[in-house]
Amino acid sequence: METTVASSGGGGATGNLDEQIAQLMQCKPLSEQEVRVLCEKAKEILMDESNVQPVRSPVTICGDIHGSSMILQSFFESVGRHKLFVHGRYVDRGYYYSVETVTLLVALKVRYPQRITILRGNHESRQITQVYGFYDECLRKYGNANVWKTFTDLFDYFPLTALVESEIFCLHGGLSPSIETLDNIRNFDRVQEVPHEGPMCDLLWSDPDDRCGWGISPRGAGYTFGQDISEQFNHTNSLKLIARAHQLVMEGFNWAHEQKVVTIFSAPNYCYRCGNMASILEVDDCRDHTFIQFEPAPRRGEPDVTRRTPDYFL
Ligand SMILES: [Mn+2]
Repeated sequence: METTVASSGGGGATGNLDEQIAQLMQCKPLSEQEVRVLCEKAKEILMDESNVQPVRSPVTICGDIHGSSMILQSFFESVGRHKLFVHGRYVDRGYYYSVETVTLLVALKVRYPQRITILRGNHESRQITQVYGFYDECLRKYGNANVWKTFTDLFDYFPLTALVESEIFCLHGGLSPSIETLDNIRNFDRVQEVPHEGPMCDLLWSDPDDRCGWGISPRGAGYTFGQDISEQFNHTNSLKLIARAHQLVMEGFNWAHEQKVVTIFSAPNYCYRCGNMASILEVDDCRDHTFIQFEPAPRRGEPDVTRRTPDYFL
């Protein structure tokens, strides 16, 4: 299908950015030129952020979103009162809306740089997006691969981890046998394609496990890590919690390692057929945690959710 996006030409500064955000909220993609300009601005902001980006509460923490329409809506409405912070996995398997989702996220980052922290997920890579749909979606919507290249170049600048109030360590995947301290992570040169192995790869690919110690990951990248590993890492770095994404959990969130690790998954009804709930984690001024769950209510051909907590959308 040859549905290319017409160039809207021109383009001022911030007023135009608000118009672009409104357009993206209606799930209409920007032009190739607009995406290029937007990503240049985003790169300038992201290159000043740390590999362990500090975040203050109150904050809303999201996990995988996969081009979810619920997140498209809720992001915009939550930035007004909360800082928002998301965990990676913005593209692929959203089938139709990865381009709009990631463009909206980047636009919000440029518009509200202090209010949104975007972390890199294992799908924010050139190799993975060519297998799981984002590359094809860009080709379908733009008629060429330029927008895919622009975004995947930008992904290299996304921070790898974040640290909420010095006590909640957030990342997409999990721990690495090559990393003992947060300073180890701070010292990476992260601006590169996600490697096939090594500490940067592990942060984006690893999973917690019921078995102790390190294990070989069935994913073929990263490791599995046991409660002993999480406890040691949290103790060494004075952390209370590791909040991560990367795995489908039916309730939207799932505790592991005696509440030292939590998995957050924010795409309801994953792939439009899993029937899972989605959740987000709100950390308030007092650093208290509240999980907010969303139930899937799919309509034919269209992802949707019925929200459980109406005041989230205030
Ligand atoms: Mn993942």
